[in-house]
Amino acid sequence: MSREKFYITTAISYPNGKPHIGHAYELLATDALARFQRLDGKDVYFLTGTDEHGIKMLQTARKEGISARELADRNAAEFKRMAEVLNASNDDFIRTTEERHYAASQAIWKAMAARGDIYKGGYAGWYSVRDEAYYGEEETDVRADDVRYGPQGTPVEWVEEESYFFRLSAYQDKLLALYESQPDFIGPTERRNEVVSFVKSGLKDLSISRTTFDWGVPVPGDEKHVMYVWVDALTNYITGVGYPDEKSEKWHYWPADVHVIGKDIVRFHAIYWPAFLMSAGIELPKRVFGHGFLFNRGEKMSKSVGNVIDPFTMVEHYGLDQVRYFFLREVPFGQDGSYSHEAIVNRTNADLANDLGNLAQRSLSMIAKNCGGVVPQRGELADEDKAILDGCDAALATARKAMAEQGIHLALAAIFGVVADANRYFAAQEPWALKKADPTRMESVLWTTAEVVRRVAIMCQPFIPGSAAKLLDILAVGEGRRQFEHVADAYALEPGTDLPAPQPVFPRYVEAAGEGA
Ligand code: ME8
Repeated sequence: MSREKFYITTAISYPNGKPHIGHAYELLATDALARFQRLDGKDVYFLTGTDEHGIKMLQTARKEGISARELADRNAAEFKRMAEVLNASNDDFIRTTEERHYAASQAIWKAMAARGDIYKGGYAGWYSVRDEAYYGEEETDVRADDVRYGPQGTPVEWVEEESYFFRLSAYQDKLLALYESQPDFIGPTERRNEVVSFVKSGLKDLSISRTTFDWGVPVPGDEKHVMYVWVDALTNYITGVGYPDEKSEKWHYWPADVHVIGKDIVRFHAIYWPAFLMSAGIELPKRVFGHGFLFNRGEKMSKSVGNVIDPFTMVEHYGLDQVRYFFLREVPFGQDGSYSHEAIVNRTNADLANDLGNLAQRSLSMIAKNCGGVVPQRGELADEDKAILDGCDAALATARKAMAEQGIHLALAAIFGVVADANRYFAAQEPWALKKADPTRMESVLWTTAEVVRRVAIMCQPFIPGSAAKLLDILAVGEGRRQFEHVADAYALEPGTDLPAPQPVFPRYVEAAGEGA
C-alpha cells in the first residue's frame, strides 16, 4: 500500500535582506510539522525558498549599487544557510528566479487567461511599495506627517499604469462557498473570520502586471509587462511539485496539505491563491495557517552577543535545540509571541536541562552503576509503572491530534507533561533506596524510567531532532526503530542490551558574568 502523502510549505521569504528571527520561526515550526508527519509514516514533501522578484528587491539593490539578481543571489544563500543551521528537513529550496518557476508562472497565467479571467485595463490607485499591494482609498489614511499610509502601516503612493487584471470579483461567491464548505481551510479561527468578512465586503478585480520595471516573470505574449510579484510568488507552491508537468513524479504531492505563513499574508493565500487555482482548474490546498508574529521584548539580551535577533547568533549562543524548543513550546502557534534572554534561559533550563535532561541522566547513570551498563530487567510491572508508560501513549495521541491542527505548543505540552510525571514517579519510587532492599524492584523502576525516556525521545524528534537522536543513541535504539509506531510496547527496551556510557544531552545555561542584567 502506498503511504499517505503530506505536502507542507513555508512562505517564501523576500531576500532583500538577511533572514531574521521571524523567518527562522516560521521555518522551524514548519519543520516540526513536517518531521512529525514523516515520523508518523507519511510520505512528506516540505518546500521552502525565496521570493526574489518585485520592486522592493529592485529598490534595495539600487540602494546598494548592485543588480537585483546579485542581491537575490547573496541573500538567498543566507536563507539556505539558515535552513541548514536550523536543521530544517526541507526537501527542496525554491528560488523564484529559477527557470522551472518561470515555466510554471507562465503556464498558470495562460490557464487563467484561457478561462477568460485576465483582461487588459488601466490601473490607478494607492500602492504600497513595501507591501507590493494596491489598497482602496478607504483602507488608507493621511497621518500627522502628511503621508498617506495603507492598512499595514506602510506609506502608499498614487500609481497609474497599463495593467492586466484578474477577474477576482467573479470569485467572491465561490470563495465564500469554499470557506463555508471547508471550515478548516483557514486557521486559526480569528484569521478565518477576518478573511470571510473581508470577502463578504466585496472583491475588486486585481491588477496582476506591471510595466514600470522589468524585474519579474514576463507576461506570456506581452513582454512589456512583468507579472505582479504575488502572482508568481504564490505559484511557487506548484512549481515545487513539478507544475506544469502533471506527469512529474512530484505532482502527486499536490494539493498542499498546509501552507504555513505569517498572519500578515493570509489574505494573499486565502483569497488570491484559491481564486487563481480555481481559475486555472487546479485543485485547492487543504489549509492555510497564519502563525503569529514574534517580538523582541526590547531588552538587552546579552552583552557579549549584541544583536540576538539574528537567528544565527541566537543558535550559536543558546544552542539549536534550545532555540527550537523555546519558540515551539513558549509561543502558542497561531498567536503572537515575544522572546527575551530570561524567557529562553528559564524555559530551556527548566524543561530541557532539569526535567528531561535530569530524568535521562539520573536513570541512566544509575543503570550504568548498578545494572552493569545494560538495560535492566523489566520484571513484573507495578500499576505505577504501567500508568507512566500508558501516559506516553496518551501523549502521542494528544500530540497527533494537536499537530493535525498545527497546535505545536499543545503537542509539546503533552509530551513534557509525561516528563514531569516521570520525574515525580522516579522521586517517589526512590530506586536508590531499593538497591539493597529490593534490587529486582529497582531494576523494574529503572527499566520503566529508561523506557519512558525512549518513548519521549522518539516523540521529541520533530521538535529537537539533534538532542532526541542523542538520547536514542545512549539508549541504543537503532535507526530503524525511531518512528512513532515504535513508541509501542512491542518495541520496548530489551533487557540485557548493552548501553553506551551515558552522556548529558542538555547542558544547563549558565549566565556569564554581567549577562542578562
Ligand atoms: O511576505 N514574526 O516575505 P517576507 C513571525 N515574500 N513571522 C514573521 C515575522 C515576524 N516578526 N516577520 C515576517 C513575504 N514573518 C512574501 C511571501 S509567499 C508566496 C510570499 C513571516 O520575507 C511572514 O509572515 O516578508 C511570512 O510568512 C514570512 O515570514 C516571510 O516574510
